[in-house]
Amino acid sequence: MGRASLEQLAQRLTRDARITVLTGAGVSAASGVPTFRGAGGLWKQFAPETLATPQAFARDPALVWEWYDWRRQTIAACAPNAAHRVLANWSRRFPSFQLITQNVDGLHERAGTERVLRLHGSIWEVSCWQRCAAAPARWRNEDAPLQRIPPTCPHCGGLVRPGVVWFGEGLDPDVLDAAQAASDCDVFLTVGTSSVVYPAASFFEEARRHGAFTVEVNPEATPASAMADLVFRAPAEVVLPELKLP
Ligand code: BV8
Ligand code: ZN
Repeated sequence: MGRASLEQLAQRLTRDARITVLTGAGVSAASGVPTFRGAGGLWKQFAPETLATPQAFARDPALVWEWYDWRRQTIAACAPNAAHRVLANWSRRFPSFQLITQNVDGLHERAGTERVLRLHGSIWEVSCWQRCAAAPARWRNEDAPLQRIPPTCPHCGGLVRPGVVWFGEGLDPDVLDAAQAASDCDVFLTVGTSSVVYPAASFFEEARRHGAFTVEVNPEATPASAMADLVFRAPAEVVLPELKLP
């Protein structure tokens, strides 16, 4: 990997630098979490985009929960990797650091990262499908495997749904605002994402508009690659630990 490129980036990671990192499923690949669109990304005969939707859940909640139960059990057996650990260190070292993640696996939080902005929610949270008045907006459920499929709301006896943002659903406006604000930064790194899902992929473009120095870390090319000031065509768990900070 280019020593000069590592040097070039490391020099910009000064203590007072405003650093924002956007991560996707690729940052958890080394932990054993299947990516969405990678080789192991498909599940049974379905593509995620046809399962991670409110329509799919309304049509067959048991099937959708079978998929999430399988993912939860897989993730429960995984641990954060070196990429998560480096980013957790950065969240403590740089006062103006912000992590924005598309991942729902909770590995950034388990690595001790401070101030994680979760664009797509958490696979470890659920909410009442009927949005009953007695239930909180969302709550933790870490059962792996689930006690029953589909799980029911303890407050109204109806269905609960995974606490994630599905395709066709809006993101939390407060999270969107915070991610928008974090795109006004000095250095923006996009790590382990195919950059095809919106609005998550728009923050890279937003950072460029703000004049940020932009970096991509991904073994494969993405729609963001051509716009990045610096590209590390390598795995995140290899590149991030190699960065010797000033
Ligand atoms: C919304 C939660 C409107 C669920 C997820 C047509 C064109 C453009 C956009 C659209 C369109 N049609 C519809 C849309 C909008 C749609 C969208 O973007 N669709 C895409 C597919 C075209 N977006 C939405 O629907 C969003 N909502 O727009 O709402 C609205 C507004 C107001 C009110 C109402 C409605 C909601 C999007 C959120 C969907 N939910 N997940 C769950 O996880 O179960 S998205 C899902 O994809 C995951 O969250 C995942 O994180 C995300 C992105 O995938 P990646 O993280 O990038 O993972 P992927 O597998 O794709 O790539 C992995 C990468 O890692 C690869 O590049 C690989 O090379 C790399 N890699 C592998 N190993 C490593 C590595 N990199 C580094 N190191 C390694 N070791
Ligand atoms: Zn309920």
